[in-house]
Amino acid sequence: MLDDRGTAGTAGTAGTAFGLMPAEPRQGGYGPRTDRPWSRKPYGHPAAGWGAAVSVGRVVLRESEPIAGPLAMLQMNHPVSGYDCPGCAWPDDPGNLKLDICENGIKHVTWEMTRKRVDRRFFAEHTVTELATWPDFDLEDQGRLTEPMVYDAATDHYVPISWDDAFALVGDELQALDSPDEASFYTSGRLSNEATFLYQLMVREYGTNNLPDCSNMCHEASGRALKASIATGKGTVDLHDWDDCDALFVLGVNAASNAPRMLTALADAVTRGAQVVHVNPLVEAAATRTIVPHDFVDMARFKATGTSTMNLQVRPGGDLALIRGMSKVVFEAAATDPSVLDIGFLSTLTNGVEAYRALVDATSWDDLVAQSGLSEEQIREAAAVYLASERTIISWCLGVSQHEHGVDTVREIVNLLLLRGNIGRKGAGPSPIRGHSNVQGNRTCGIDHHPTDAWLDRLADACRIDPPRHPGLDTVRTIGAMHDGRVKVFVGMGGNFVLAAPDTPFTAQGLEKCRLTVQVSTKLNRSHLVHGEKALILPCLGRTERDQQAQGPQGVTVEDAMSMVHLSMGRKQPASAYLRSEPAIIAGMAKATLPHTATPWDWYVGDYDNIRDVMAKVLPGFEGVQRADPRQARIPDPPAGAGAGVRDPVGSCRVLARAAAERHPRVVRDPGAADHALA
Ligand SMILES: Nc1nc2c(c(=O)[nH]1)N[C@H]1C(S)=C(S)[C@@H](COP(=O)(O)OP(=O)(O)OC[C@H]3O[C@@H](n4cnc5c(=O)[nH]c(N)nc54)[C@H](O)[C@@H]3O)O[C@H]1N2
Ligand SMILES: Nc1nc2c(c(=O)[nH]1)N[C@H]1C(S)=C(S)[C@@H](COP(=O)(O)OP(=O)(O)OC[C@H]3O[C@@H](n4cnc5c(=O)[nH]c(N)nc54)[C@H](O)[C@@H]3O)O[C@H]1N2
Ligand SMILES: [Mo]
Repeated sequence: MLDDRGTAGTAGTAGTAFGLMPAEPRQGGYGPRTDRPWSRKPYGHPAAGWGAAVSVGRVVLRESEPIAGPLAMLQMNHPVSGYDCPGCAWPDDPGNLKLDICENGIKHVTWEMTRKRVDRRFFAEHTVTELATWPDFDLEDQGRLTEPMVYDAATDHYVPISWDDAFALVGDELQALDSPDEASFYTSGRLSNEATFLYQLMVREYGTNNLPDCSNMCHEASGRALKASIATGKGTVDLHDWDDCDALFVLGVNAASNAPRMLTALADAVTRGAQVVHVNPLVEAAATRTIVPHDFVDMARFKATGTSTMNLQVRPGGDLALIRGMSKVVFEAAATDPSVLDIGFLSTLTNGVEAYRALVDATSWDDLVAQSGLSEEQIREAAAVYLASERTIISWCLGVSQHEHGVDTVREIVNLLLLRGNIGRKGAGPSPIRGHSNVQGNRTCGIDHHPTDAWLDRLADACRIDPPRHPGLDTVRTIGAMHDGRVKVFVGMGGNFVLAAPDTPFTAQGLEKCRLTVQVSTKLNRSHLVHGEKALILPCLGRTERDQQAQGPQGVTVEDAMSMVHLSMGRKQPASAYLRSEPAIIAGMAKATLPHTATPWDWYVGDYDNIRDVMAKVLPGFEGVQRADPRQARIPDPPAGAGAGVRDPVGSCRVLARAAAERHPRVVRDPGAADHALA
């Protein structure tokens, strides 16, 4: 019998849980019930190639960086002396042989390195009311912020303020609150691991877990679903696995725009004969062919390489139905050939498979076809690719995670992978494509409004603080709390909160009700213009810039979408002498806010190795990233504490599965999964 969650009373008691979803009334995908057609217009040009090169040239000239720009590009993603590209979270080429850069990375870097400046004269010339009428592009296009500014309500201008006075203002306002929970501390996904760790330390020492982040609007669904299924919120594969898989499903990714270096991996996969199936309502540019820009011969010959072997134009929201249909075909095939299921794996390391089979059986082809927007034949073709493959990777991005039922879709993806044991072994597994360049590292390093007790215990131990134990606010709840006066101070560590959050006017009203808003940024954006009664803009160094501290120049680490951690060294002369690094700004705010703090803030900021040392005590798996070889190391241990060695081809899954079993002995669905705040 299935209850209303589809949870079977007879579910096994061991192993990775199969995720189910309500059997009634809308099993399969929850796609919008509309009969209207959706656009399927093709895009005729290969992705990347000369179009990208021309566009890059234009951007480099616009930012007036014809010399430093190209030089910096040669250091981008360079394994020894380079910095990690701030553009996206796609991993660096493990072979390190190629010039591993892309059109957008170059744009991001040039964007940061622009010669244009937003200085005190600029702010004296324009009132905030006037700036608010400018388009967002024009705001960021003014160039880099150069010194701390404070809002002056009498004149409606931002005016200069010293760093000390700015920190004192933050400290006074935070100390004046009735409770630390009246402040909320947002993180955008570019913040380095070291800054992230200090930030959450400051926030928890201050006394709140109000740590919303851009991930709440991005891959929260992926993290929730994966954690419930396999006890780690991260994907389990890396680029070596991408090189080894023989079938690759790419769901809801616009790679050419958002993770262009992925084009190389897609082209390589097609070239070596792997099946590459794109699932997207649109046939995106990346789903046909590409000219790989660092392949100079191909560039010279205008030679495009294919990036897909099949395109499935699913109905928006229809992925769950497609995946369920594929599982249906797998179970059907198993009726005549039981070996299509990985029975040993299923029986020893998972639970709930019978309940899942019952749910799949109960889902009709009519429903699957209506909800996926694909014909039964197309679903069977996709399933045939899966059945013929020994090693399958399923990857996805916002086209899956940002739907209302994103958690259920990701759980269904894992279910399909589990059926044939496609997890924890070489060339197989789930692979969410993260967005911002360090969004995964932010979570690893403690940005979580709902931290585990284990994390807080280790933090308390290593840092000798007494962190709050009650959960904090995420992005959506922060906005609600601003509205009803429960949150009075907002700190944005990077990002563009007002535009990134859902329901822009509602978010703007919330920010305007705050007593103080603080934005730590590199460039002017809308979130500086939609502000609280008091407002600060604190300008910080970018990742490409030299970060000189007491003990010499410092590097920071970031973690990519495949759990690789790299050291990133900025070399460029900072955009202004008044900029401070993010760790230094955090330490400044912390000291002003916590007069009795015993945390050695200046010692941390003087040498970031000191931060990494303490991080290694709190973060399972960070030891390898510490001093030994910080340039390239994989976080081996999922943050859920599920055991060691994701790189260990078979062992990892066993460990993961056991951990999942211990945590959810009989649960087939994360009870918290419905409680997520998706944008
Ligand atoms: N240049 C640039 N690059 C970026 C960023 C940026 O701002 N600029 N942001 C970074 C960030 S934070 C992120 S999260 C990533 C985002 O990277 P993507 O996830 O690639 O972002 P989108 O452009 O939203 O693309 C969503 C894709 O999903 C498809 N889609 C929509 N609905 C469905 C559906 O129901 N099913 C399926 N299968 N597909 C669907 C859309 O057609 C589109 O191709 O990009 C990162 N890279
Ligand atoms: N309408 C709409 N909303 C969305 C999305 C969407 O596709 N459409 N995507 C969602 C997703 S996936 C995400 S991840 C979020 C992203 O949300 P955010 O991360 O909040 O937004 P971004 O636009 O990436 O932030 C850009 C700003 O970050 C600052 N910045 C850039 N580099 C640095 C740096 O090194 N340090 C610091 N301190 N600041 C820096 C600059 O001032 C810049 O203006 O938005 C979400 N919201
Ligand atoms: Mo994102």
